[in-house]
Amino acid sequence: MYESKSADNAASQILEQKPADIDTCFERALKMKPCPIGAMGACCRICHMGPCRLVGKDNGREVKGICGADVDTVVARNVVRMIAGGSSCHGDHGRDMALTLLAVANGKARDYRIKDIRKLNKIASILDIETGGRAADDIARDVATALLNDFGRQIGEVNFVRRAPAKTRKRWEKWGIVPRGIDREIVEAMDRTTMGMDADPDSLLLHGLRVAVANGWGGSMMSTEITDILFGTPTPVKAAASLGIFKEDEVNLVIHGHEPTLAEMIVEVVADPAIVIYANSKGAKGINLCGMCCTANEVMMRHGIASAGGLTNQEISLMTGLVEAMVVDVQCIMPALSELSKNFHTKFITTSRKARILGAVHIEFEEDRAREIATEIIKLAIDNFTRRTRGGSHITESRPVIAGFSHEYIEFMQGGRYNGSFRPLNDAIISGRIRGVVGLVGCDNPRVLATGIHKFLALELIRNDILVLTTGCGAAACGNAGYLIPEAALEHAGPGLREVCEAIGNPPILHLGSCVDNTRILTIAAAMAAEGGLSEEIGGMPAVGIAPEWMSEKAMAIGSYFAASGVPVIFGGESPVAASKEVTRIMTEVWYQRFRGALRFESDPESILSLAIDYIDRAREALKLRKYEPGTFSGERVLMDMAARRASK
Ligand code: NFS
Ligand code: SF4
Repeated sequence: MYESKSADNAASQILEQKPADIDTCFERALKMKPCPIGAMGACCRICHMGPCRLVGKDNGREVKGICGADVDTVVARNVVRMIAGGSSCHGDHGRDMALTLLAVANGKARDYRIKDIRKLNKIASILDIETGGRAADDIARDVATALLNDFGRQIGEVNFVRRAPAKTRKRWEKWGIVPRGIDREIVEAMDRTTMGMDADPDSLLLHGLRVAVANGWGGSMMSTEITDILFGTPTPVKAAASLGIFKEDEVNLVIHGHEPTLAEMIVEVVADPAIVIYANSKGAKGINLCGMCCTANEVMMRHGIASAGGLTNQEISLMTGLVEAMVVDVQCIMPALSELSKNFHTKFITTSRKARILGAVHIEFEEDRAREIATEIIKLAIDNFTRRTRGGSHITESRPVIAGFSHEYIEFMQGGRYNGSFRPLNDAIISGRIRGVVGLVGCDNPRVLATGIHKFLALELIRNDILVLTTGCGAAACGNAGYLIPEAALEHAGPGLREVCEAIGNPPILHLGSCVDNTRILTIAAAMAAEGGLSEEIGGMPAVGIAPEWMSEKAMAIGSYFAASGVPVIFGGESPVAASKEVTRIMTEVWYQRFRGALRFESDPESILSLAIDYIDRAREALKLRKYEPGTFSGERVLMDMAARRASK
C-alpha cells in the first residue's frame, strides 16, 4: 500500500547508502503495520472497561462498547481528542511566546529586544490598547497580558476572533463555537470525551470546532504575531534547502523544533566574531547553522538560514555524519534521534522541560540566560568538530529558495507601502488569471512516498493556475524540490498565474512560514473578504486547504480551524473517521452547510487534486465569476510591476 521511501532526492540517496543496522522511520514504517481498527477511528481506550473495538456485527446489530457507546460516538471522540492535542501544542507555543514578550517588556529577558514596533502597534490597536506616546515596553506588556488572558478566560471571547469577517463570526455564533478561553475549550474537550459524557457525534464535533477556532484564531495566531513583534515580520529572503547544505569543513549545527526563541539567539551568537575565531581554533572554517522542521521555517523566513527539510529528513540529516550537534526544543522531534546520534559523533541536545528524551544531553533553556545558553550549545558543537569521524553519507546539492511571505509583505507586493492591498489578487481571481488559491501544508510522512505527494500537487496546482501558499513541512518539501523560486512559475505555472507572477516577481508557490503561520493564511483570507469582489466571508472563496501527508494532531487542529473558518480542507492518507459514516457525513456535508468549510479524507493524490479543483470551480460558479479557461482572461492587467512597486516605497 505504501512505499515508505522519500521523494526527496538527497534523502533517498542517503537512505540507499544506509548501513543495515541503522533504522529510520522508513524501515520502521514498513515493519509497523497500522492497527486497522485504530486507523479508522474505531478503537476506544477511554476507560478501563475497555479498550473496546467497535467493529463488525453482533447478531446483525452494530457492535457497541461495554458502556453502550456506538461507533459514531467513539470515532467523534477520537477526532475531538486529536484536535485538543494539537491545539494544546500550538496553544502552549503561543503561551510561551506571550510569556517571552512579557519577560522582555519587564526587563527579565535582557538578551532580547522588540524588533518590530510597527507590528506591535498594529496588534495593540486590534486589542484596543493605547499606543500614542507610550514606550514600546509598556505597550508590549499590555499586549502580552491581553493575549495571555485568552488562555484562562472563562466567559467572553478569544481576542482575535474579532479579526474574522463578520459573516464568518455570525456562523460561529449561530452554532455556538465562538471560543471563550483557549485552555477552557481544551479542558472541556477532554471532559466531554471521557467515559459517560457527550455521546452525540454532532455535538462532540461542534465542540471540536470550538477548540480548533481557539487554536487558529487564538494560540496559533498569537504565536505568529508575537514572533513577528519580537523577531521581525518576514520579508522575502533567499536561502537554500536540501540535505546537502552541510559543510565538510565547517561546524554543522542543526536547530530543530518549533519555538524560535532559543534559535533566534543561536542565530545571533553564531555571527559573533569571537565564536567564529573559536571555531577556527578547532580547525573549522566557520559555523554552518542549519534548520529542521518548523524552526527551520522560522529562521529561514527571518534570516535566510538554510533548511535541511521536514519531518522525515530529521534522522537522515544525522546520517550524513557531518552534524556536530542537533539542538531541539518542542514538537515533532522523533525520540529515535537520541539512539541514532550515538552511531555518529553527533551531540543530541534537548532544551525544553516539556520534551526530555533519554540519552540526550539536556541543556535547559531559560529566557533570562538566553545568550549564555546559546553560547554553551554552540561551543559544545564546536568542541565536537574534532571528534568527527567519517562514515556518514553526504550528498552535495542544494536548491535556492525564496521564503518570507508574511501577509504584510503579500499586501505590500501588491502595491507598495502606501497602496498595498489585496485588490490585485482579488482582481486576478475575478479575471480568471488565477483560478483559485490552495494552502498546501502540513507534514511529510513515511507512510507514503514522503514529500512526493506535496511535490506532485504543487506542480499540478500551479499548472492549473492555482496560487499555492505553503507552510510547515509542505514548504520544506517544495523548497527541496526547487519549486520556491520565481523561475518555477515560468517553467511550470499556467499562463494566467505565470503572468501574475511575472508582473509581481514572486514565485507561484509562496512560503508563508511554519505551521503556526497557517494563521497568516487566515489573515489573508479575511483581507480578501474585506477587499470585496469575491466572497464577503472566508467561506465561499475559491480556496482550499490540502494536507496530503499529514500525521500530527496539530494538523487535525489546523484542518478543523480552516473548516470552521469556511475553507474546504482535504487530508491525504487513510481516513481516521472511516469507521463512521455519520462522522464522515458531518465533517463533509454538515460542516459545509453550516460553515462553508469541510474536512475530507482522500488517499489518492489524483483524487485530492480533482476534489480541490472541483471545490474551487464550484466556488467560482457560486460567486458568478467567469468560468476558468486556461489562457483566456477578462480585463486589463492591473498588477503593479516590480519597478512601480519600488518607486512607491
Ligand atoms: Ni507542522 Fe511543524 Fe512538520 Fe507536521 Fe511537524 S514540523 S508544526 S506538525 S511534521 S508540518
Ligand atoms: Fe469501551 Fe465505553 Fe470505556 Fe470506551 S468508554 S473503552 S467504549 S466502555
